Amino acid sequence: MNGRLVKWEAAKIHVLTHALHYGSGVFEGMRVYPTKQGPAVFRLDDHIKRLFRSASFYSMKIPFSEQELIEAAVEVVRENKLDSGYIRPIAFYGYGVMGLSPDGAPVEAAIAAWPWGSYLGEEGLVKGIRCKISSWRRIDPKTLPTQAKACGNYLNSILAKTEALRAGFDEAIMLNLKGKVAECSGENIFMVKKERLVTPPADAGVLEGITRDSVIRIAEAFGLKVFEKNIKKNEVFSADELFLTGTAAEVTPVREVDGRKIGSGGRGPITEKLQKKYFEVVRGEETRYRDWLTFVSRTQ
Ligand code: PPE
Repeated sequence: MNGRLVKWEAAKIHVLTHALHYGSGVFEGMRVYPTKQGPAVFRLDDHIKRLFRSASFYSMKIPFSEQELIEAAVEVVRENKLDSGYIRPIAFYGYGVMGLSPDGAPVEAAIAAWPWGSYLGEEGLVKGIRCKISSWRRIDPKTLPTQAKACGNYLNSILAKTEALRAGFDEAIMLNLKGKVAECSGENIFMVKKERLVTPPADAGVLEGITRDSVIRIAEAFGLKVFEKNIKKNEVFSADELFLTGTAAEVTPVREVDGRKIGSGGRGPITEKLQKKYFEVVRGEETRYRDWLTFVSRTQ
């Protein structure tokens, strides 16, 4: 936290922290997985790069370099003796001034890590989850930069997620203001149709997920064609397969949307193939993607 290792209980901030009031923070979510060479963080450099890009939308100068945050993330994993888990870097306008302009507020940065199992349930990874088309539309890129992984954006996600959970679903699919499919509360979405993958483009107002990118590259290596194109709501129902991607959610199949079965109503064969490969890649079992792993050596 701000350059020092602090005990979990001591990682505290003031109640007048700018970001607490106005959502003026940016964050990342990364996973560390066990590999034969010890724990490894998946696509650490890419996540830290995105953190800095997110910060730049809000003129936020993170008081550390990318390299320092990369090293700090590794150190936090090592100190916590984590073999697998989730890592949450966050940078935010801190305590100093009130009022909307953050000028004069210090920029604080912290990285936390903890064990975190499958985000949408172990069973969901195998059998698929049930989604609801949200009554909440995804934030529009003209309203908030959706490319930035900013704290405030997640109020929109919270509304969609809680609505879905209260209605008995596992996750929400959000349409954008044009009525096209955007993304879920914390995942990107893919559709399989006639053995091709389709996912909404960045300008549909989606976060360009790092898992989305990994899956696109894995799919293309399998010879699958991937299209970034707008998806109409009704196309979702006639998809052969549907799945979600995200650091937390990994590759999660969707078996049902608004009570309607997708494909055969379980994990589809292409989803399964991509999911299996994704887990091999993150666990270092696939040499081709070794560059995506940052190993956390135990000895240092
Ligand atoms: N869209 C949104 C809105 C989103 O929050 C995420 C990540 C993604 C897409 C996928 O991005 P990526 O992780 O780079 O593939 N959501 C994070 C937050 C989860 C949370 O509950 O907190 C995550 O998966 O870590």
